[in-house]
Amino acid sequence: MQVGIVGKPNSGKSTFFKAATLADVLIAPYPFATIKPNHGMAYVKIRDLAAEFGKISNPREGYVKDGWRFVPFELVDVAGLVPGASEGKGLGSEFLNDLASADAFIHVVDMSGETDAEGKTTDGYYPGNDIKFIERELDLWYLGILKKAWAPFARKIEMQKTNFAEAVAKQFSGLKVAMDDVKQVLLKTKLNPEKPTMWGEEQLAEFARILRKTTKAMIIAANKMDKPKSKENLEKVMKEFDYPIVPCFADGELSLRQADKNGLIHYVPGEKKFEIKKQLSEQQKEALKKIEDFLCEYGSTGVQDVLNKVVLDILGYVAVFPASSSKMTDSQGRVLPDCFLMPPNSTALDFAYRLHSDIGKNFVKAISIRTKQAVGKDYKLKHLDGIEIVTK
Ligand SMILES: Nc1nc2c(ncn2[C@@H]2O[C@H](COP(=O)(O)OP(=O)(O)OP(=O)(O)O)[C@@H](O)[C@H]2O)c(=O)[nH]1
Ligand SMILES: [Mg+2]
Repeated sequence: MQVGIVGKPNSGKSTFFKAATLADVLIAPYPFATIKPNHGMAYVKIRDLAAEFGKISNPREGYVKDGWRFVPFELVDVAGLVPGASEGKGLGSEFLNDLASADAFIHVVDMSGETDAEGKTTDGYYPGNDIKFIERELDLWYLGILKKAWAPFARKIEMQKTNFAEAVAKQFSGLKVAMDDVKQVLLKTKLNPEKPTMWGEEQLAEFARILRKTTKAMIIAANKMDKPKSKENLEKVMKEFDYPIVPCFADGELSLRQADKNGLIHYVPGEKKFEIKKQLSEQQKEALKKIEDFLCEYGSTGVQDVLNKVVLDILGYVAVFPASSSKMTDSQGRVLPDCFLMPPNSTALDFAYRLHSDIGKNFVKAISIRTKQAVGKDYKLKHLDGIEIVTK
């Protein structure tokens, strides 16, 4: 599973990315600081299942902190998009192909009104414009990909009378299009799937737009909420758009995570409080005071909240631990070393295959370690399940 970060230049995409991954990337107060994509591991924050059994887990990937387990997933940060990118403005939109296989997008919006559509310094800009033009550029990017293949593809469907949804899912699998996505799009439009060669420019554009919306769910990280005009802008944006929107202070989150890493403070991502552990300079104290005031008002910096929301709420993934119903450790004495993020509606059998194809093939039953009850292959996995697979 992969999540992409999109937005105009200078909105704080790389700051958000760095706060989430602590990868060493360039952050700069000018547009187009990022040119090549950054890939890194971000984490969803979940309760540590081991804690229910009076233990602390030993993750092979990710980490545990104060009873919370942080489970990794891939996050990608790319260059900024500007209006007209599809016609080559700014860095164009070719770089979006790095996000083709993303399951969802985090749109980082600069709420301060201090940067214009191109990321240049200005005053009184309305951030709602960014939401509209980013949607438009993403739609045009999808349209471009569809158009490249459309004419021969549509002819083939009609000649061979193949199922439209199946053919589209196959042809555009690079965009993570599933058959169900295509069916959903068709339900929302009046397009005729039996005569795709008859679709005009407008109809293909409509198809691209709704397909993009369906296959790339989006959450808005309303960033730079520490700036004076941000709150006023946020209120307007919340009224105008029905996206999930989370107020964020990415720069504050980055400072907290770095200070924690350097032992200056103790901070668990997403929490409202941190604890100072070392003597600080006046400058450090001042920076932390500003963040503390923000936490007091908003409850968190918003970054962890966005990561959790996108994976668990919007994409509907569940975190499931491979476990044993008799003991909490593996052969090397590690407590619950693994935890997998499984797509919505995954079953016990899907989980078995995720562990290993042999485990899937030889599946007999699954045991929920919490209830010690056996369940069948069709059991629908729940968030924070611990599951033992019994094989032949
Ligand atoms: N006040 C404030 N500044 C922020 C925040 N997040 C990022 N910034 C600043 O915004 C500027 C741009 O940050 P970047 O993370 O480089 O922005 P970007 O969107 O990756 O920019 P490009 O790569 O050029 O597209 C930097 O000066 C950051 O320090 C925030 O939450 N609050
Ligand atoms: Mg950047």
